[in-house]
Amino acid sequence: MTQKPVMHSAHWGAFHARREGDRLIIDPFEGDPHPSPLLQNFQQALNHPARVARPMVRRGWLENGPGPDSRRGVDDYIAIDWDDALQRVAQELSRVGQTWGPAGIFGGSYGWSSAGRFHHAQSQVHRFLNTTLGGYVRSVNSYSSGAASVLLPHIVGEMNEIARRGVSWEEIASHSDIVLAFGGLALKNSQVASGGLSEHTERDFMQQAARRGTRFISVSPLKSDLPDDARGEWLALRPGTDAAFMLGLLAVLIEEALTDEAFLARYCVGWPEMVAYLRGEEDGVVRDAHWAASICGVSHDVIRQFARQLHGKRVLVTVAHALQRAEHGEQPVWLGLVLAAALGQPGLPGGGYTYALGALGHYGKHHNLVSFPALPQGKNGIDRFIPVARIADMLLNPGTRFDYNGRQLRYPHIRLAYWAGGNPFHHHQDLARLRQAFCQLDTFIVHESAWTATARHADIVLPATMTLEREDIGGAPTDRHLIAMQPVAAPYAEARDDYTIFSELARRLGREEAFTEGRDARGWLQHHYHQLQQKLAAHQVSIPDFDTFWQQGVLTLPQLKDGGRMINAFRADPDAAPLPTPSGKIEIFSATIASFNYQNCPGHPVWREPQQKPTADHPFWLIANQPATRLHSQLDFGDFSLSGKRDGREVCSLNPQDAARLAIAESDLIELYNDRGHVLASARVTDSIMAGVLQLPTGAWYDPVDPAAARPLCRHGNPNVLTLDIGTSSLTQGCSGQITVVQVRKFRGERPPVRAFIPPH
Ligand code: PGD
Repeated sequence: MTQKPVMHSAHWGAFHARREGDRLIIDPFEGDPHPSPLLQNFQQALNHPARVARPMVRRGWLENGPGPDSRRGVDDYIAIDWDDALQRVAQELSRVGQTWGPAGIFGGSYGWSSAGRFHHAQSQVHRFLNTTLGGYVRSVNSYSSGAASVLLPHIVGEMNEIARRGVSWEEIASHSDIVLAFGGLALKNSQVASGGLSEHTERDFMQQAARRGTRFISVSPLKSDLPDDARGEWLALRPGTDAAFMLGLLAVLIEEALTDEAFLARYCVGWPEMVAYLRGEEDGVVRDAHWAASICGVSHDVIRQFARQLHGKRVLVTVAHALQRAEHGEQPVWLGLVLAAALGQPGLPGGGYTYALGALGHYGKHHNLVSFPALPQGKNGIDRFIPVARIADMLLNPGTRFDYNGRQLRYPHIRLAYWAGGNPFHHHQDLARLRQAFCQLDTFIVHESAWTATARHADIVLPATMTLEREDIGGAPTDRHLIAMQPVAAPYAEARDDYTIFSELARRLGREEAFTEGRDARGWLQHHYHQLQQKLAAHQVSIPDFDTFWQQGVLTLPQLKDGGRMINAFRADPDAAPLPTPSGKIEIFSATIASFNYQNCPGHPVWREPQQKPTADHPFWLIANQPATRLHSQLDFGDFSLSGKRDGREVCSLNPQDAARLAIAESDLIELYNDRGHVLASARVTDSIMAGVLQLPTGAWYDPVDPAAARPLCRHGNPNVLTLDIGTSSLTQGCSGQITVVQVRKFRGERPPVRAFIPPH
């Protein structure tokens, strides 16, 4: 049967969808100049065998009740009916809530879930726990920008202000002479934006800028981090050494009197401390181009020439999320700002510093006049939290102290974790350790639409609908289109919306009215739309009523042309429009950070040697970056994601020199390993990666041969088996999963078949 097309939206684009028999036909939104191929991942998704069909309980939990259990991840599952499942969940929440209070429940539930703003799963979990149990232990910050989001407010301003309202793509296309992109500007990253991205415009802006003469320079171990459209240049640095390179550049600028001293004196604090550090006045180590060259693997001449060419040009410096998702990730973020300041660029059109341009489709864009309302979260009755990437530390070490942003906090003792809309066995590091951590819980409850590794470690798995099966509204603050997300299909098997599940649980807990406020899902959509109408009316903008919007499918919203606002005003008059830092200026030295006395993040940017550097046993850097064929781990079984695999496994890139030395040929099955585990992947031999470096994207569903092994072997290619689970520094405690060190060899054993998409017993 052929269906009429309906409008829908994902984090990677808006589209029309219709069913033709078993097939889903997807046509991109006609207003999108370069739709993302990720849309293809939906084609086979609705009825895929990896979907969760019914509520499931882990056998060990069903037979023995709640409690720490080392069988998580290896046990089998028993189907139960919804009534039974909801009753058990409600009872367990009551037990834990009454015995330990909200401090015994972890409800951070980190994850990207789906684009619809109402069914945003994480918001649903938070509202549910607040309105029914009085709160929960939360998590702060993100796996994307854990280090930058804590650091930037100390030194220049709130992260979104710098990243989203920084320098716009229009300004770049019209004004920038040089875009110096540490970590590149890969389109695979900017094709995605949380809440939706109806127009993919980066490619056109890059082409336009390149035609006008903008030089794009990507500093990265991977050539692929800069698209051909930018017609740019590639400088390959050893992974994780950008901070040393930037210090080398600053040293040359100082030595050759190429710094803008007037800008530094008027708009910044702490330049003298930075100069003293570079000259070795603190510790006798002179950090010049020779010093930097020995660390980052490019010659001192290259560093010198590189610095000279920046002088007298309109230069925009940007530092990708990836650089701060590593040990001491704060340092390149801070130094990128210092470099832009030393060149006197912040606040000039198309110049200065913008954080993470190209890392998401939000950045370098304009903001809507008003934002779409979010589901109210209710009040969390407790103020206990962890930096998001410290989850395994928390579960393994209750009561232990940890540092964070000038505070000493203690990990709570968590008995129950509730997750919807995220996949920690995708996003976290050192997965064997993560499994140990989840084994400490009394109970782990997960809502999922598919059998991800996280669902396979849960005690109770409740089948959730996919976005395609429900109505919602898609929109992002930087997307001028609001999308009516109309359902394409009825829910799969027994799947229910997260909202329906929580409403049922709230009823069993006697808190239905508090959770639902008497509205069903459609009621909330109408309510939020009405609030949007009112916000716009305050600006004399009128929009059609809900029914008309729903029928037309798309609404175009007014936007602000706000690129560079805060920094522009600051440059025009720093006394009248100071930055929101303690000094009101750019903080090259932060007295606040210095007062925390963190050896691993002192008061000005520094080079600190990471503990993960190549050794005789593990001579390769591994870059575990974002995948090009899916968003994180979502729809890994989708057509486009599968098209990027070989023999069902992820592809790992390595340089021809390394491949020749190790007798590895194109498409060979290789094994990457270190002290934390082993990963199989198919070899891609390419000179677009520097020698000594391997690259394996994240997002392949974790598929261990023996999940309980101390050093598991993932036959599918999930690099988080290998990454180290440590915070970036005491200041930010961010995720440092981007870079680790490994050994690699041709795999000679019997090839284990990939089972990632086959549901558990
Ligand atoms: P996703 O794959 O998006 O990954 O980690 P995140 O957990 O966000 O997981 C979302 C899950 O939600 C999917 O399993 C999907 O099926 C489910 N889901 C979608 N919609 C719904 C819904 O409506 N209801 C319910 N119940 N479930 C839903 C991403 C994280 O990974 C991020 S943001 C980054 S930036 C990090 N990147 C890296 C990296 O670069 N390198 C390493 N080594 N590790 C990383 N981890 C981080």
